[in-house]
Amino acid sequence: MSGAYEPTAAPTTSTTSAPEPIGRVLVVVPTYNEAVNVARTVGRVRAAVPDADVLVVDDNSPDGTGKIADGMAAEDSCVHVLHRAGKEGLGAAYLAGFSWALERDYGSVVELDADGSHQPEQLPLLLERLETADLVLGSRYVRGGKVVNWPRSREVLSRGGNIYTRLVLGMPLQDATGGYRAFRRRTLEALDLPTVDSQGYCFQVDLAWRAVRRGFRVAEVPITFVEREHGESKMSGPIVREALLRVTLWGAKDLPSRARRLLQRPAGR
Ligand SMILES: Nc1nc2c(ncn2[C@@H]2O[C@H](COP(=O)(O)OP(=O)(O)OP(=O)(O)O)[C@@H](O)[C@H]2O)c(=O)[nH]1
Ligand SMILES: [Mg+2]
Repeated sequence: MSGAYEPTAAPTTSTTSAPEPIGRVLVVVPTYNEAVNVARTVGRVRAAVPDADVLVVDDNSPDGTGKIADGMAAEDSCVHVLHRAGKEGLGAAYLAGFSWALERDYGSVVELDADGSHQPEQLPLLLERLETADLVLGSRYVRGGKVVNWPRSREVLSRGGNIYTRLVLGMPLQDATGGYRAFRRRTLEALDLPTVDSQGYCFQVDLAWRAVRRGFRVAEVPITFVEREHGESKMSGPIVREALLRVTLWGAKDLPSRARRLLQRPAGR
């Protein structure tokens, strides 16, 4: 999170309020070499939430993912494709997708991986929860959440990363690194997206932390995360190291205001 800002409110995850319409929904699906997965994922999204539009954001995948997506867009006016010149990472692809959405009249925007890890059939649950929240995280680590087919080492890394993030940032979320989430338009508009330059897991933590610190209602709903069956993961050592370093720096920078918030808290809370 490179942009300096002061928190406008103490962190909160409270979400009790009257339901509010979420408007037209855009599901953003970033792709890099997902030729074996993209058609199935987009088809599942269209079947699970027929009223939602889909935007595939492809970074000129050498395996022809972009062409496959173009074929789907030609057949279905609710499917759109944003072609980018080359691979710039997941965060940059999402930011481009968010800008595309905000230039149009979408009321909500969803992040969903193309690799089959995020189940489109669970999207109605996220969207229903968004009616009384500003950001909904699909969570592997709340009651009812599951991880399927992950090697033990990946689960340890992911759980450990979330515990570390919670401790260092003081953020009351169980799964801040997950990439299956739904934003209200006004939430995205308030997150100062041009100053986001983090990638991978760090990108997800960055956006969640920005939302929490601005006092938005962030809710978590259980999801079943399934390890990809086809294609290659783009997860890498540098992505993990980036997340660790940045989260530590943000935590250190936030310490004075965290201490202030703690001191200002009325006794007994
Ligand atoms: N447009 C674009 N999409 C990307 C890029 N890197 C990853 N993606 C997509 O982002 C989604 C998540 O990437 P994955 O490779 O599955 O990474 P991950 O989910 O963090 O790691 P795994 O858990 O190992 O699958 C997939 O749909 C990828 O195709 C990129 O540089 N550009
Ligand atoms: Mg994946």
